[in-house]
Amino acid sequence: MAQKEITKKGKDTTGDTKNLNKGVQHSNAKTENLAPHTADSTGEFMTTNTGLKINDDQNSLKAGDRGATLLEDFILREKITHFDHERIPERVVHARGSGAHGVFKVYESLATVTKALFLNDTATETPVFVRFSTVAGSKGSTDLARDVRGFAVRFYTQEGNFDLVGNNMPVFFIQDAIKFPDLIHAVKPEPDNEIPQAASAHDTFWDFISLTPESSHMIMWAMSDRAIPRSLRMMEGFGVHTFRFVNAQGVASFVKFHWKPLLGIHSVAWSEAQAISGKDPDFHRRDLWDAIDSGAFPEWELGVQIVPEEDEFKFEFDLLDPTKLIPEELVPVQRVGKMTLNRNPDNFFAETEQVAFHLGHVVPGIDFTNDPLLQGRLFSYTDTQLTRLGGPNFQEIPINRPVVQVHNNQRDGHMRQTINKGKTSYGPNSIGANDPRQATAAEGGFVTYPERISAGKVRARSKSFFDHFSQARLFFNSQSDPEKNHITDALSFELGKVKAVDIRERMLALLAQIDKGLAAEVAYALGLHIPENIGEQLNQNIPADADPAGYASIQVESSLLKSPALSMADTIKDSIKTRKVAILAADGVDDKSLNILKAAVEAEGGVVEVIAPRLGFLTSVNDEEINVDESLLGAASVLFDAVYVPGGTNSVATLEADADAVHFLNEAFKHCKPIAADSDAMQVLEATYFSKKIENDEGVIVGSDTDALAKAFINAIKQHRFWEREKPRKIPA
Ligand code: HDD
Repeated sequence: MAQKEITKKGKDTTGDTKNLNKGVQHSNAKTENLAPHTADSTGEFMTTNTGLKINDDQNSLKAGDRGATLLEDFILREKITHFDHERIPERVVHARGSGAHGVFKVYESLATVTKALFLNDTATETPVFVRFSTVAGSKGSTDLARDVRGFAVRFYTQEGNFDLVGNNMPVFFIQDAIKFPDLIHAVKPEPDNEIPQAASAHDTFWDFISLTPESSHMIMWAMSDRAIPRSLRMMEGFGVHTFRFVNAQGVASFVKFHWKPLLGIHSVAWSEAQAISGKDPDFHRRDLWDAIDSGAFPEWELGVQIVPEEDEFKFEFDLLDPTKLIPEELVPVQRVGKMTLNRNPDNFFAETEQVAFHLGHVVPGIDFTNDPLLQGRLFSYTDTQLTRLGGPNFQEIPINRPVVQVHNNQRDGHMRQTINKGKTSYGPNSIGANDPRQATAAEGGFVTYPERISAGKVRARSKSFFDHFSQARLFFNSQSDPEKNHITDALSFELGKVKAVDIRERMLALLAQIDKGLAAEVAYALGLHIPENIGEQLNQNIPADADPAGYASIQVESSLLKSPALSMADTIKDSIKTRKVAILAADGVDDKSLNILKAAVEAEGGVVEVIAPRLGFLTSVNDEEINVDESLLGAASVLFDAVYVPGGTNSVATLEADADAVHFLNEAFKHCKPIAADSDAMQVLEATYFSKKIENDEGVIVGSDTDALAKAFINAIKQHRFWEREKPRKIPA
């Protein structure tokens, strides 16, 4: 698909594109498909919904200027009626989300494993729409909740829509879809008092988890730093289930999908996440929007792990079990293409809210497996849209329409948009020449993979799903020490909020099945002991219907002791693109050192903001005017990745005496962020509690040669955080 470049003013080279946000934009099949449905009121008259020009939209029609209001006022009634019906039910899960448009391109043809055209043709740029989300919170909840993040990608392919509806964690809490309503009821606010919002730290969630040993692996992920990402642009995505690829010869293989962010995988600290939730609850949404708006387009590589069909039983775990991942050390992730998000939505409701994903939206060459979680999901997604979007025609909403034509015999229903011509809406028919006709596989028709199944009907779980702890342990063992500490702290925090002691104890017994050291540390924090006879305890405490096989204590050892790919510490740290750097300054600041450092950070793609005691302009030591981006009152260190203090006698003296400036630095230090200061600004650092530690502290850089300082600072920002600082474990702020 040829690309038209659209300039900052939102006009393309033909000059007619309206309604595009700032930044360089690209037109593609989906933007063209959306164009007839977009409206731009610039320079237009106001009308009613029937197109009648309105003369007065500010005063209702009255009998005399002091009323009463007349029922005749159709303009008033239309306006109020529409307003009264503006809200639709929020998603029952993943209610809070942020969306973006983009494109995907495959690097090399994957025709040997799949016939999906968008994965075969390296020349095709496939439009995508992505929605990231948190799971538990309501639509208006904070972005920084400790939670799994949804990572749903729609590919508008030439063979129809393909939705990859994944998460930022590669496994799930449960093995069978029939348990999903229980899981969600447990994590949502408690039903009597609707507390707490967007948090798993409460009794019902941990009650369920403590009785559901299959959740152990996912709990390790959910309590890790993956659950508090620095940015939606800096997290991995996973299709979770094992899917099936089928090539043109009909040969199938198993596939796991991955998204690898080119900015690396980074998180924030938990105390930071809590502060961000107060300072800027839209932190992730704003970050995604701003990055795209400024032209710093987020990118991910699509990864696939392919397992030939004959290797299905080669692993220590079952490929159909969604609580297991395939370690990358066993099956490498091949990076096969790139997704770039390059356009913000024009309208949140029309696009991000009304998009209806479904992992049943597939194209020829991609098929399902019998993973019982996947199978249940195939039912749920369309079903939920009927309530959420109000009827069976939600596929006609512009954001949901494929870029190819839709023809079938489905008709009518609420809000039908398509005007189907002709007499026939059935098949076979002779009146309409039997159109629309079915397509053979050669014509692109979807043919389900003819997997052989021969079995009795049972309500059961396969024994191959009974190992719940080996991969939980593998994950924990693969983490760096700071990451392990964060898991311990997260569990201590969450279980500390649980009121029922028996739930806490049951969790300790479960944790002891994963790692005794971890269980002991959490037990210490909770002031409890790990129950003795752990296995028996588990089997006793877990009701038979929660654990029909009595498998809560089954222990299997993974032959792989560590998987380095599971630790964020081992992922790329080579860029400072879009990282936010705060420069603390006041009147009398040394503009030279400020400007040199600012230019160096910006040259590497970083974003710099000058923060001063008040808004407006600063006057530098050389009488230069410096624009202030934020005042110390409005800014907070938790909204930045790093901080720099330039020299200048008066500026330094002002900041040293400003409690907010000193707190800014203390908090940045607590959250293990890079801090740089000109040697002349030492006084400010001396006012902080960490000044004594500066000499040995990695990530705190002081110097008088600003060029050299900037270089060292940039290298430190690439590292993101200096978690080793937490060694004493308690840093005040
Ligand atoms: Fe789900 C939404 C991801 C299991 C039922 N799910 C939803 C979204 C994502 C996921 C990213 C938001 C899509 C959007 O942005 O609109 N869900 C997952 C993953 C799962 C998973 C990765 C496990 C591997 N989900 C799952 C199960 C069920 C559902 C087992 C039900 C049996 N999910 C839904 C839903 C939602 C949904 C109720 C709510 C809103 C929607 O579908 O459109 O149908």
